[in-house]
Amino acid sequence: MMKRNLILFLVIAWIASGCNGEKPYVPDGQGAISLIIVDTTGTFPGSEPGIPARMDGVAVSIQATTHEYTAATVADDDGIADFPDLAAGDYLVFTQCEVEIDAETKHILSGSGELQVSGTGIVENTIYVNKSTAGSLRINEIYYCGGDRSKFYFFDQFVEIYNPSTEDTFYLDGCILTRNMPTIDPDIEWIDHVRALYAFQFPGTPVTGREYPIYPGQYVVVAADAIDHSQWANALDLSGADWEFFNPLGNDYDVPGVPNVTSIHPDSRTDFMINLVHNAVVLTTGEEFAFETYINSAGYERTRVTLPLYTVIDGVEYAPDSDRTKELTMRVDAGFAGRGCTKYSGQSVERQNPDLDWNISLDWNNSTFDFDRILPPTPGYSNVHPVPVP
Ligand SMILES: [Ca+2]
Ligand SMILES: [Ca+2]
Ligand SMILES: [Ca+2]
Repeated sequence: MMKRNLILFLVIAWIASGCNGEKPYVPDGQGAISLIIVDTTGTFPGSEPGIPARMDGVAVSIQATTHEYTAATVADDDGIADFPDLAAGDYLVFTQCEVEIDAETKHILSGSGELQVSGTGIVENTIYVNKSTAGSLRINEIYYCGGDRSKFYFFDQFVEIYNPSTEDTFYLDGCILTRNMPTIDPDIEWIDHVRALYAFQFPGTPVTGREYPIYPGQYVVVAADAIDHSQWANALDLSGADWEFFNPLGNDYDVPGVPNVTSIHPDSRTDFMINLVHNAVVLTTGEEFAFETYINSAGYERTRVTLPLYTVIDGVEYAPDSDRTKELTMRVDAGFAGRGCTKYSGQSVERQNPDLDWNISLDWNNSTFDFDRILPPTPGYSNVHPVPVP
């Protein structure tokens, strides 16, 4: 694991030097950051689910985005990490540690955030970590914005899932992909589940099923509809997709020979369609979920899907700018993919993969940092030509 940590750190350094070569050097300042690192997942040794536990002894680092500066420390006995003598500017903060449950199971606890330091004074913040299983599946690409403005065509949306492991096979049996609730929820950081407008499930038995493998290094494409959309618009040929979303309650295509990821919502009739500007997609194990009624902004009673945080494998929120209010808890994704992505631009968002030979892609659970904007979309493979962030 030390090797992996080292590799990721080197990647960070590489990105920093690659993207930010013209940043001004800023000498020590009068500002400070004081972070409390907290686990509510019950994974940190001695903690219980739902009860905040301060994480002592974990590594915490910061990186300025407005100038050249990085620093690292270790949280003290109270789970507090202090960074003194900081110049004014914007900072990304990261923490990550590995918890060994038994010989075969390791969990990664990682957290991140973005903070602004003014000239003087201490910026205090609490970083809530998110649990992921070492080397587990990732949402690698989301194509959502559409590519044909003249026809308002966006039915060629897809989600790409990737197995970043070099030796472990994972299984999609019973896994769920969601369209997150596109609403602002003041309680978002305090509830133990994510809320979805609708959800689609792979066949098979969650957690224990072994029918639908995804092999080390393999990409799997789940298309809204697995057809050649280029016959109707300036759109993608997704006839080679591995899976397609299917809602048996709606007038949805069911392409023969392409297996379905099927809607589980009791009364939604829509196919898997996600917002063209700002939304989130979450992948869960599918072992637990529920339905609850709510009143929507128009005053109507509707049903949404709730999925416990402990079942989340990966989640990605996207938006055109980082100033948006989060719709997905920072414990799953602390940032936003897709900065600068506009409707019908044909651009896609994908995890950065700085060196394809390393066969790694970034996962800090902060999509602002982890994702690139790319053109064209790359269903079934990885990007090599990202679009620069403006
Ligand atoms: Ca469909
Ligand atoms: Ca089908
Ligand atoms: Ca791809």
